[in-house]
Amino acid sequence: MLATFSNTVFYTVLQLVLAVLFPAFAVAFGDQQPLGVDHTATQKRVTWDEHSLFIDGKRLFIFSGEVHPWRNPVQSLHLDVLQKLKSAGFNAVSIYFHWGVVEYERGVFRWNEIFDLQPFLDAAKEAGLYVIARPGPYVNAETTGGGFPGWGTRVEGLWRKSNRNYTEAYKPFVREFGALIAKNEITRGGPIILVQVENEYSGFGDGIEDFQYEWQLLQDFKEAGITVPTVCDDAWLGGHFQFVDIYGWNSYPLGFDCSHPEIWHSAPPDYFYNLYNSRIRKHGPKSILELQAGGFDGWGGAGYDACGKLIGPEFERVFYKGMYGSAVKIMNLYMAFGGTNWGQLAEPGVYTSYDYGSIIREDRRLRDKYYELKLQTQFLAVSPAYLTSTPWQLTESKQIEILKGTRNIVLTVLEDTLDLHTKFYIVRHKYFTKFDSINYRIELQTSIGSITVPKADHLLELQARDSNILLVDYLAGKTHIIYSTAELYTWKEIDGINYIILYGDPNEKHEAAFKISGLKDFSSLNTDEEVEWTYQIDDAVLTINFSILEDGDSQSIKFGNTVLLIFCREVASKTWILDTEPPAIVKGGYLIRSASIEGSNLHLKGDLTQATRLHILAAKSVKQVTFNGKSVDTQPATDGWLYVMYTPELPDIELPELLKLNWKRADSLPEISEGYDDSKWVTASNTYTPNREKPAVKEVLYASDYGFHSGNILWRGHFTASGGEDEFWAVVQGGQAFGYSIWDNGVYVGSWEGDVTTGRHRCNFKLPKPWKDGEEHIITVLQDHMGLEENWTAATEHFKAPRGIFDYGFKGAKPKLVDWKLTGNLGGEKYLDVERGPLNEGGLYAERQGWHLPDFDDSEWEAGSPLDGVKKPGVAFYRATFDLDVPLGLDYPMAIEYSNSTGSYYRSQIYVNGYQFGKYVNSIGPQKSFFIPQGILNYNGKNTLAISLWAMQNEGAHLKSLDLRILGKVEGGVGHVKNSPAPAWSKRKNAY
Ligand code: IPT
Repeated sequence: MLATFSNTVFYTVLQLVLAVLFPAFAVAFGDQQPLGVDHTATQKRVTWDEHSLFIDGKRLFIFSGEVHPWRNPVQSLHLDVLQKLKSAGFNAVSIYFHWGVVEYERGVFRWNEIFDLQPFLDAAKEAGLYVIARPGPYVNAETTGGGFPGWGTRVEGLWRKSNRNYTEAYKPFVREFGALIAKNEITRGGPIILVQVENEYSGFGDGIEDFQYEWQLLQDFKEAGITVPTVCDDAWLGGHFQFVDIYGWNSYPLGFDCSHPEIWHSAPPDYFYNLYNSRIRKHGPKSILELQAGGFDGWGGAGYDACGKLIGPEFERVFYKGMYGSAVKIMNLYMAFGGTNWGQLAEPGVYTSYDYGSIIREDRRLRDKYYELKLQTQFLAVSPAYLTSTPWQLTESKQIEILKGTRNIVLTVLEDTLDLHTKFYIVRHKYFTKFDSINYRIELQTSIGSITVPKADHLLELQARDSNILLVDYLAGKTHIIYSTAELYTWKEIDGINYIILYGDPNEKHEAAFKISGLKDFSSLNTDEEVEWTYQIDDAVLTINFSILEDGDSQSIKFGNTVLLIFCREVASKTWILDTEPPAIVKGGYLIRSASIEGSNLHLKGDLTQATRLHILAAKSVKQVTFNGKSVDTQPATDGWLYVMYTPELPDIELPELLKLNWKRADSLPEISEGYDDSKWVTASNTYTPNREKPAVKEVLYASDYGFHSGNILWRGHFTASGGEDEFWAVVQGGQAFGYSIWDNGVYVGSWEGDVTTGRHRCNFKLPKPWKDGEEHIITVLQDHMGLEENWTAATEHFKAPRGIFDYGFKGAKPKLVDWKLTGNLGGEKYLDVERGPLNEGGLYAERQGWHLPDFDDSEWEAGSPLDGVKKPGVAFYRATFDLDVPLGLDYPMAIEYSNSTGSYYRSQIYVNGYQFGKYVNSIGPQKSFFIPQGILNYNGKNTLAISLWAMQNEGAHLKSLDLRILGKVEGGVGHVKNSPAPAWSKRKNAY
């Protein structure tokens, strides 16, 4: 140990010295990195070897899903999401942190209620999930600045490097967040087991992997108290950042074009075990820190249901099983629940919803793919042999030999190096983009010799877009499965009977063989249902041939103390495995969250969408079932199951018709009216910018240089005309899909309405009237800000890309500039609404005044609805209130929905109880339905709804419709939801 340690230190010092002296050398040195520090020296709870992680000495597969706490500002909803992950069989959740929202003002950390990470970590613990903490400092995540704070744009030098300006900038953050992680580590009773440092530290603007930065950052986190193992997530198997304890990487095999969800462009990860090349010197558990589980969707995109389809159940089957074939032991799915880019959390590439097409929708309902995944998580959870297995090195010709000449199937075989030599034969299509199914036979190496299966007179079938895991010498508890061509879902022992669930698709024919010692009590448990199986016994081997029934019926076969349950995929995927003592198995139901046994009662908690028959297999002592606390009629059946029928109560609730509300309206662009006083605005007087991208004019018109990093930005240029100015041109930048409108002394000049790709735009407008010598003119520019760019490539300055005006000028004559002024959100980095956070407000007059907040007195305002809209370009603001009364115990997610008014150019934002929960661009889309979570919407009382409407065309604009819609109804949910703080309006000092 001592030798290893001093070796490590020696190499590190050498490497750092070389890297500092000769940056180019650092790259070459990449192959020579020393291994990280041995953490078992500081803690013994989380350890690892070349196969897997151990927690408290027990090996386990880490099946994790990514969730971003900050994308859901309702603390009491986290538990719902986390319990849903737990019920899907996950044992961990991975979270990114967001530096930028917590330290919006440099040196000031604000963990106000909705930004506090502690409730999330507590909920993870309550749900029984471990946590992988991924604090950054850089996270990417399609969030503004990739998580970097806006003030960072003023910090000179390259970020994500050992440059001192940057390291000084991140240190307080690392201290704060590191301490939070340390406090919540498993070593101190918390749920955190792993910490990922940095994010995809893989691509470098200057071509240099900065080892000094890596090492320093790691030390800084450790100094903050972190002792659990550290991981990295290389963007590809490039061998970057190997100072961490466990090397990991990311994979997004189908990319991010959801517009053709049936087309698969790239191949399943091919056996990446082999891809571990000489660059990768860390031989810890195979770890994939981000595996595609959906896709982000951009402005004008295909919408998230398309992403959910592209990365759907078929993808999960083929690509995830490909990963298992690579012997992966730590796997995190990005995203498991995407959440919402509420406020201005988005980077310019994405819009308000960050649903991601995940297993759990943005509105927390479950997609079909949730259930498919459950089949895999449960299988891995009961297959310890997988944890110590490694793949065979199989040439293509050897694969063809094993597959008896079938050429279009790719085979990987994992073999457990211990005991039984359990094997997992994983088959998938060679031409996975096609839709054919393939019939085959396969030769399995079993403990009783090599057997070509099926022995029966039929072939196996690999369905289109599927992959199957065949088992050899697999111990399902006390039952020795010699082989099975049907996949295994789970096995559980209940009162001395070992239940094994095998599944397949309807009409498939399968074969399974078991070791038996003498034949006892061999029977079918299906009394009145159709059965389709036969068996034969030979030398203490029982071989069963069976078909998967078409209509969802199951078959059960009992031999000795084993009961084989044969389900179709649909039934298996809707079967819940509950960890009571002994375990309980519940067939049916939208979601079963948990179960407990009390005397002869089995208490189930879950969510149901309709009348549902549940079939329950539990301890014999269980005679009675309750569901969500209500006792239900429980019928025992002869085969040992209990039958329960439960009809959820899903009452209709009264929803307001939004357009019939008592709407009030006010103008939100007084800035263009004559005599408007902008003396309280910030004067854009800088002539120097720390930004490397220098403006073309001498004045710096970059919003972030003056502390404004999000939302609408307003510019007012004061000029004295020389006479003859007849055109104004400008180069404005706001990020993809941004737009802007310009006025000259209150007269509309024109707009750039925006499109999907343009982030910087040059306009050239005729002025309404040529200017006369000596006239005073104010050019007002209202621009959208779509978020700061990400900084995916380290050692670049992408996130500093300015928002504002690079260049402008006049034709005809050159006026004398008096000054430029600007405003964004009131207070800039010293933002006012600390409860709703720094990004929630932009620079619209309405926002600066707080008109979006509850209880603002709009009694003096005129009546007017967004349906009437405005008759000329400008910004109008609308307010209305409505009540909701949704009984406790129901989960009815709701959305506010626009309909597209074709050809009309306008932008509109939605504020619910002061929270900005939607940014709608009518001409670009695609999002029209904006989910508003319970807790932001007050489900039991008054709600304040505000809408901004920015018309970007001569004829003005209006909404075509606006509706509040219930997206789905379940009985269940997580009980009482505490509303997020929604402080009411109060007069804002110095508001302008
Ligand atoms: C990977 C990032 O690590 C993650 O933060 C997120 O941005 C994700 O992509 C896409 O949603 S980067 C990978 C696509 C190269």
